Amino acid sequence: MKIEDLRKIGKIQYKGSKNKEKFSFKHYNPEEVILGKKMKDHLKFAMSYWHTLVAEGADMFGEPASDKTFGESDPLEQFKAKADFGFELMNILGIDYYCFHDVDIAPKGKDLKETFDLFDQMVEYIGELQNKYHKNLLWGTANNFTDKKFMVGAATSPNANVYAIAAAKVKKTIDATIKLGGTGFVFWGGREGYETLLNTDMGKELDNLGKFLKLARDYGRKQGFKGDFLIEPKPMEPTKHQYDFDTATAIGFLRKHDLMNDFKINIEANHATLAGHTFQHELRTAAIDNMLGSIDANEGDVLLGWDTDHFPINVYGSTMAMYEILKAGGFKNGGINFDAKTRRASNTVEDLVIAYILGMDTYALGLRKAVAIIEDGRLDEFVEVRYDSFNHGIGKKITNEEVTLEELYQYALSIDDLKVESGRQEYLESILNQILFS
Ligand code: XLS
Ligand code: NI
Ligand code: NI
Repeated sequence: MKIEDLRKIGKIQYKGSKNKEKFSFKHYNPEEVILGKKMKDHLKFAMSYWHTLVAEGADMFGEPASDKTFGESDPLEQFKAKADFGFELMNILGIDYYCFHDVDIAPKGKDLKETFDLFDQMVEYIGELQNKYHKNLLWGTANNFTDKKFMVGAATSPNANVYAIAAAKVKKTIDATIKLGGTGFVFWGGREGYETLLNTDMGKELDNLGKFLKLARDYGRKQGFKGDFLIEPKPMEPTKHQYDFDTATAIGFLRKHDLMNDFKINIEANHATLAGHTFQHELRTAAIDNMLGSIDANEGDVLLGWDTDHFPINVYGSTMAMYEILKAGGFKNGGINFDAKTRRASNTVEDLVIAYILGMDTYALGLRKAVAIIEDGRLDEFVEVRYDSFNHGIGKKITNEEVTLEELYQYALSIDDLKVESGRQEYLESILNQILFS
């Protein structure tokens, strides 16, 4: 891939839904105001550094199929060229944010000390690019899963030295996140889980993980970090069972360790479906506890059982996601990170740009349709009426916790005209289709 190919494509403009040019937005019109806010501020799109600038399409059966050396052979120069390409890509797409892991942005040194020095140099370099292009860091994270020392965990490793190295990497990446003005710091526990309980002290591992998160929180706050710490749940892959299984599990864990005030959830669509939930379910679960922080927008393949990280195309999914996000009051420190990659055979600069256009348009259209659902009002009204029995009589007493079990017993004996209303699912689905396709 070459930066000149991006410059040849030039800035992507909004041309409307009837336009047939491949390099144009059909639905994303960044400056358009919807519900009192610009589309770009509703959506807060972010580029994922790892898929976009690092991963070269290698899989378990095949070698890299896409070139991300950007014409450089010296390791540091190569990472500078990655950054140059990334910021130019954000520039032509009008993406204001990006997300990275420590290992994505700088080459590995001969030891931890040299690795950190190279990292510092690249943080400096990226800071300059940020200023030049007026871009912002959405969140940073430490990759504590790729290196073989993390094969049995990082914060849940049985080896205290590995725990210490993982902590050092988190410290370093928190420093960088603060320096680059990031508003989030993510923990995805790729290796925080187990393969078999025959060799695992699960209770100890979970306690160690809780302590690890507290150490990170305390350090970050001491350094003046005002953003959100985020847990990104995922049930499996690479480990058979990961501790941050889904949103409900992660929230339970945070509550137990008294971390609810500092942490929120970063919800990934494909992780939701791996956990056997819809993306909407995960978003709602977080929103109920005011824990909806940020999202990793992508999607899986119904026929495949792993994290395929497709760029989003499903408008039902993006509509219901944006509906949940709007209902939760929108993003504050979070945004929409495209934790997504092109298919292995889509390995040109054009493919990459088109993939981002597809993802951004899918979410822009989702936003428009979510607003249409809210303005239409029929779905919200139906749900409100459905629970109306809790607004008066015995229901009101239940709501206000003004009733005992004995009173409910007496009351139940007096019910003589019980009628449970229809849930009207198909009717509501037909409204959804009407809004989506009109
Ligand atoms: C992997 C995760 C990862 C996190 C960041 O499945 O989605 O990419 O987003 O570590
Ligand atoms: Ni992710
Ligand atoms: Ni993922």
